[in-house]
Amino acid sequence: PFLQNVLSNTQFLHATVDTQFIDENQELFNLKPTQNRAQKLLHYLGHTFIRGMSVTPTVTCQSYIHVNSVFLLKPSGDPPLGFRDVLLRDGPEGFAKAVRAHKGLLLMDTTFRDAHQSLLATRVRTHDLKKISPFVSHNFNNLYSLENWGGATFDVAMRFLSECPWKRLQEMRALIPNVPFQMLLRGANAVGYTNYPDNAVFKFCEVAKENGMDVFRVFDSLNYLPNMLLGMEAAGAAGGVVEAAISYTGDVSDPARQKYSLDYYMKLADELVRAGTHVLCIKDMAGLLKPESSKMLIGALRDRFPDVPIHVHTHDTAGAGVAAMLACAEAGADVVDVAVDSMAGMTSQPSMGAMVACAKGTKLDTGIPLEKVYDYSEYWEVARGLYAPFDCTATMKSGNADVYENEIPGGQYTNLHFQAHSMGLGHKFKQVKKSYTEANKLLGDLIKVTPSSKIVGDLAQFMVQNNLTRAEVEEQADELSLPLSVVEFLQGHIGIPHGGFPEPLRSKVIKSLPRIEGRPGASLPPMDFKALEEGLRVAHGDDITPEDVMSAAMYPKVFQEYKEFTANFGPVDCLNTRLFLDGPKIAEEFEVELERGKTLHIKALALGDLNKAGQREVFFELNGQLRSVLVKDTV
Ligand code: 3PY
Ligand code: ZN
Repeated sequence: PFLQNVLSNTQFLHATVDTQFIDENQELFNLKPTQNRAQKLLHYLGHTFIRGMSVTPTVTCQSYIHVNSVFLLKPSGDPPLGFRDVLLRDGPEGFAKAVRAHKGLLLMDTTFRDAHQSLLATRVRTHDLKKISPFVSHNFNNLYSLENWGGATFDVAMRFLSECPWKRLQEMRALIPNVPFQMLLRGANAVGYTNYPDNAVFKFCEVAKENGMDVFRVFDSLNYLPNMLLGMEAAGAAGGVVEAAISYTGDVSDPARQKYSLDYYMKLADELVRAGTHVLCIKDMAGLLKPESSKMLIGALRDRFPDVPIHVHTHDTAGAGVAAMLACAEAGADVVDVAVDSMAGMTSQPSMGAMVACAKGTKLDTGIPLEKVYDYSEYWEVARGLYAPFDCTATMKSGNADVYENEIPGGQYTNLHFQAHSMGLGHKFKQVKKSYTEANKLLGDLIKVTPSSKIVGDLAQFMVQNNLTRAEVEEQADELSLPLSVVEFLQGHIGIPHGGFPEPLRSKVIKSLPRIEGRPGASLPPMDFKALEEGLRVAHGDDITPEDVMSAAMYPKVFQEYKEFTANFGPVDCLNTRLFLDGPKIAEEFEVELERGKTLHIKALALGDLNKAGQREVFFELNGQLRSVLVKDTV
């Protein structure tokens, strides 16, 4: 690019230059961003060309499965009106009324968030979400919402996919104007794993709403009311639809499991409705609801709150998801969660196609045409193949009804299964699950969902590694070096569990360490966003946005690494997923659309020999011209 600038400089062309030419013509250094971007992209491709999988660690040993993309009719014209139009017109209260008044069963589609979080290690890229977005907007306009953000997607986008979670939200919003977007907010933990200062949670919701988020599902991993209320206030103050979610554990239909009884859930629901939630959600993160317990719980909630929309979330780990969700709908739930068929089942949500088919022609009819579900499913079946290196089905072949006993949430079940198998301890998975059950009892029988589920998982792994039983941990608690997450939990770092902390375990473990009384975030000093922004400008230059500030507020180190990555390689979200993950093949020709109207034609030519510095020259043809990049080959 510099040479091109020189060659097109009139002074240079008229040969009137002297030795000061370069010093006096600093504009020669104005390298066009596109050229710069193209060169950076070649650098990235050079890396993947040499090493493959250079940015995102693979989770399984499967390589991607390529099937020629299915042809989907590109919808034309404006999409039909949807519930988001109701929300924009009538606000959150009007939206809630319309949902409650709706005849038939409404669905939330989790394919864009929880389904791939549970099955594909959260690795689905914006590129593949965007491709199918117009189809969703045009064909699934009667969804209650599309869950497409929050949970683990926020940090994984930056950490493993090198993309900006905010840009993902903006781009999906532009393509889907009519279906409400839904995110999972971990209450006072926002989209992280620890408590943030209150002002960070408020600001996060505000920026999310500005970027197109509509419905905020707010939960707390201990159902600790003060944490939940904080998240609800933040979502409400931002102007979002507040969907307070009670995390479900135990079995309300089992008289032997009365710590989390029907009464417990009803009292919590009373508090959340009193606090003004627009929608009440039961979040069954492990998939423990059976038809009988569904009937009891949802039936009782429906009777108590005739005007409040009820939304139920579940996972299909045991395989009873469709049966349970139908029972919930029969008992009066307005909305249930499903994932498209090819992304459903096992630790993901129950199948959309199955639910639509089962409800068809009944008073629960969803109004969704099954043929459209088949097309949608076909798209995801092909797209899912690209993520085979992360697909839990590499080792997990089915769900398991033992989840009713161990109560491991969907996403965590997948992770633990994978961890056990990748360490060659697949045969010990059963023991890991048993230890999880024991660890849960040790900690007092907790609600288990991010981050409390991780605490139970950490303790379980500690018990397996050290070959300890529950009784031994209880006995030796004052001498054991328990995982930090367990110690901090017992100190009160994430809030107070229902029924209080387990004693004497707590006192034995934390001894004289400080105890946090009440809501942990209340004692944190507010975050100084101005100072944070200034620091980011110094580190990364002036183009820091309010969204960047929030990314750094949530995940300082991950954000810094993401910015360093883009400084070296530029944005890589323009690459298709196979190129992004696996790199090009020798002699492969492909096109990359940098931005609308700016397409690069690239051919991967050859790899040079390894030089003394451990680098290789990688040769490409870029828009017909030979280019090369020098890449460190560390293998
Ligand atoms: C998350 O917190 O990411 C969850 O999906 C919890 O269920
Ligand atoms: Zn879930």
